[in-house]
Amino acid sequence: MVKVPQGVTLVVGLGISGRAICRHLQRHECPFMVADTRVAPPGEDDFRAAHPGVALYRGPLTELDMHAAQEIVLSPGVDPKTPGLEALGERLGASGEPFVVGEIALFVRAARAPIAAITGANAKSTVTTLLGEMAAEAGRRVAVGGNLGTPALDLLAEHPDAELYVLELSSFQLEATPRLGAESAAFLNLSEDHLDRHGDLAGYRAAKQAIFRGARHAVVNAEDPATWPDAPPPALERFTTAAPAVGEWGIGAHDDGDGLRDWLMHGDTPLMPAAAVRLAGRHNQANALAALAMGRRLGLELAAMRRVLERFPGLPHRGELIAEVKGVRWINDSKGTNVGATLAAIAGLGPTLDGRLILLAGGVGKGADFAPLATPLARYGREAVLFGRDADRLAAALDGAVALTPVMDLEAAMHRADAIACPGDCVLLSPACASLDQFPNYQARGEAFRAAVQRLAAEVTR
Ligand code: UMA
Repeated sequence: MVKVPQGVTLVVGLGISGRAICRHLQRHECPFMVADTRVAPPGEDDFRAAHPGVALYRGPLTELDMHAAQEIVLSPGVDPKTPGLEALGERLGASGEPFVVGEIALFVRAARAPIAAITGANAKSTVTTLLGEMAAEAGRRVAVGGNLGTPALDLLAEHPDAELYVLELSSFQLEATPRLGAESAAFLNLSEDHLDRHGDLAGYRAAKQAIFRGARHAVVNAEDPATWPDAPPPALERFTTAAPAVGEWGIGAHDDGDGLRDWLMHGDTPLMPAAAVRLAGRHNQANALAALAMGRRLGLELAAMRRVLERFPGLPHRGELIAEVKGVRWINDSKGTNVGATLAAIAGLGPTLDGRLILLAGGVGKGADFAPLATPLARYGREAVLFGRDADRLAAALDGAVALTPVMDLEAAMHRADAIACPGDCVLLSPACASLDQFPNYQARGEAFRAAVQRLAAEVTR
């Protein structure tokens, strides 16, 4: 049995977060050692170079005696129920906090500026980025990271003068955070994910509910009761894609002189035309409303927030508008690698189109049931152009719902889409499948789409 020495903090995991935890502890001159259950942890060389002489234990945590440790700090990928850790779950440390905490607990202790935090099953990266851009546009010194981009603890060192931290937080990070104390906390939506770790949807929801611990302001989805706090913070606001009730953020018809149009609204106050939000689709208008609700709480000027919503094109491969060519919008949602993601994209875009939707889908279906795509495609689709290994399975599931054309690959699918698209239509790459039969990863698939759309746009303007 290897022993953690008395008073030494134990860092578990040597991935991206683990190394950020080590840097943080070193800056604060806290003695620490590291454990990783893997034989060859990914960050070992970096770690050895940055922290010569610091002990690294590799192996099962059941073989490590952790009782004398000052505290145990987990990387998000490490389940607190891992054998060796689970028995320590109830124990309190010297600080009165739990003995086993996650990296975000350390962040909360050290942060000297308000925290705005965002979680959800989908769209958390989009809302985090939007809010970060809004704060920067409004002239705030803002640092953005967490589950997306820079690990939270590195933000403290990289932005020592930050006036605001905007963090995307995963259920893994939240479940090991005893008290976040956010100035504003948003829980956007809930659908099945990470059930291998959380057991069931209730467990996943419970982990995400930790975002509200100590929060002064909560933003939740009026259409998704799972996001509502069990213990409501002092201020609670809701967003909806329907007409808003008093105090809600929603989308309502407003006559702005050009007739009745959909506007983003706060109660009965019109904020901006829904069509002026550059991100496509109702689901993204909901994301814009969540960011607006948080931004207003943080004191950001509406004009600055509007400018960001008018120009932000979306994160790469997540409902990203590449170009409008001959009145047809081409959208890259290559990150739509499962049926749920593609469903959200079709249901979000469909109601906002003047024309019809042409879906480009296919690849490796991972045994998924494609049948749920049939109803929204019957409603909004002009055609589904199918490619890749599971094109036949998609065709069988969608037969009768929408016109279908099987092709060899993405390039052929784009030719077909260009040939049939009418002005007002949208060509959506949201494959509902992994890319690995024809591409190295979903990013490469999205880049191939981007390059082909840009060629098409260049031909038209030539
Ligand atoms: N692992 C072990 N043994 C260990 C330590 C880790 O087997 O002792 C395994 C974990 O089970 C996991 C993998 O190693 O499969 C990585 O875990 P980690 O905690 O070391 O991960 P990091 O490299 O630190 O990256 C983490 C987030 N990853 C996870 O939560 C799994 C990254 O989110 C995040 O960007 C990064 O910290 C910086 O904050 C990625 C992610 O997939 C994007 N997140 C999930 C999601 O978004 O759905 C939650």
